Amino acid sequence: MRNLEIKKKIAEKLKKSKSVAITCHLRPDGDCIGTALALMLSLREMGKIADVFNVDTTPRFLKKLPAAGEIKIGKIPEGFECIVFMETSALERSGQTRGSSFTIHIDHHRTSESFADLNWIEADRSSVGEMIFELLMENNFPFNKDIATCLYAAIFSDTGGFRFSNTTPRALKYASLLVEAGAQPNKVSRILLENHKEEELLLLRRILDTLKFNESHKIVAGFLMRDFLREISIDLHDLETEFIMNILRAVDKVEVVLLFKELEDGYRVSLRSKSNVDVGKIAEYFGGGGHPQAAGFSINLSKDEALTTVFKTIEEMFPWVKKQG
Ligand SMILES: [Mn+2]
Repeated sequence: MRNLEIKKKIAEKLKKSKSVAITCHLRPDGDCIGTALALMLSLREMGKIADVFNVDTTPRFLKKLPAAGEIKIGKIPEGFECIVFMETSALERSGQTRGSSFTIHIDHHRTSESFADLNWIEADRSSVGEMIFELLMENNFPFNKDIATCLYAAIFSDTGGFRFSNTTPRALKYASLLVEAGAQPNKVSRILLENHKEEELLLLRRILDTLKFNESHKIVAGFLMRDFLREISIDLHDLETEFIMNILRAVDKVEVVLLFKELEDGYRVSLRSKSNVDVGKIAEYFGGGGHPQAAGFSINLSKDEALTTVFKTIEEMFPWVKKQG
């Protein structure tokens, strides 16, 4: 089935369903939360029972999006006619079970699996925000200012505030239409970018002291150790570290940014790329996933071993990163 047909079928199915549950991937981000909320609000306007159920809690900064307080944490109860999996890649990445409901999977990850009854997967999309905007517009779903705000936040989030290479003409065009529909760019950037705690600045100072560069200085790695969190009395789950990665990527020479977050066993590594180093491929190599510009994986090695292994792997997969200048 072609994407156009799938999109139509999804719209028809949603219109026919009396109750729809929506779920995001584990460690949900701005794209899936914004999009899930937008779809929920539009379905509710149609008089349907619609709810978002996530296994993981909503990141602090996303709680200020319209209706974010209504996200339910936990498993989807039985009885929903239809479940929408929002960019979960695979069923396991939702933390949910499918039960007997009709299932829809909407995603823009290239490693996405077609595990649902209807799978709409387009890897060249900036965000699922973009896809749901199209779905709502093309099928005359209800639309309002809050829905526009959530979708604008979704696209903004996945394009790094319209800076990453996935900032396509289409992403910008849709963003512009969403602003026309009532989304306020200054309010959304305030929610997504200017919503930090002072403790996070103190943490930034600690992380800056840990920086390690590879020989060419094109890769930079920072370490967020559990000690730091204890010292500063901040919880890892309550932490937004994207701004730290943005500061590291602001260095001219840097092409790849790595942030190693210490876990009980090993590290969770977040990767960001400024150019043609496809960090999604690196994350996939280590059993994780993501996009060419933003990805993540877990590694169960000591600090030094983890750093050496990851630097070496990036330099082997993308030899130009090793070269000086
Ligand atoms: Mn996304």
